[in-house]
Amino acid sequence: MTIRYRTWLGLGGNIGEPIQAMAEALQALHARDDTRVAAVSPVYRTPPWGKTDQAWFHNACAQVETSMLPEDLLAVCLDIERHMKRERIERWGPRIIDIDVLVYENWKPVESPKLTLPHPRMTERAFVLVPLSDIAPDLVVNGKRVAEWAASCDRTGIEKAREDAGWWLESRAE
Ligand code: PH2
Ligand code: MG
Ligand code: MG
Repeated sequence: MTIRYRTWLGLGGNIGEPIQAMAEALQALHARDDTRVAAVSPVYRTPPWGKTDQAWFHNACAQVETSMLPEDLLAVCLDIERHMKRERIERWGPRIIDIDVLVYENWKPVESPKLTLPHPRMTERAFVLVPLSDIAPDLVVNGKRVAEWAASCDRTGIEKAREDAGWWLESRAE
């Protein structure tokens, strides 16, 4: 495999067992020949953003190395979501798993019908910035380091739920 691109994903969920679901999604990506999960943030418990009358989320971010182009990686992430039986009912509503492509390193901005990079709302969302700044503080997004974006966002209520580096490698206890 020739790994060509460094990219960051945001993961989250608020139905069922979100930590387990995020672990499963990351394992599915890591199992692919063309993709490797290189770093994973702690898991945070976060208040719902955008649509506030729903359960709290768990969120994490991952650094992923891949030979896939952005739209192909997005398609794979959506496939994993579908495979995990995610249903799309309402925008910003409850979900068992959400995998968002946030940014590709050294990549021109993407504006296609399917995908916008950097993710258009990532710099407003503490549930993305807090975990992302753990693994990519110096990454520059829209002209500013992630650590700076994270320092100026409203992180009210956000707390660590899992800090051990291997949380995403656990398999489901049947
Ligand atoms: N995802 C959303 C909408 N709101 N809030 C939190 N805390 N975490 C999320 O992952 C999230 C959200 C749409 O993708
Ligand atoms: Mg999302
Ligand atoms: Mg999504």
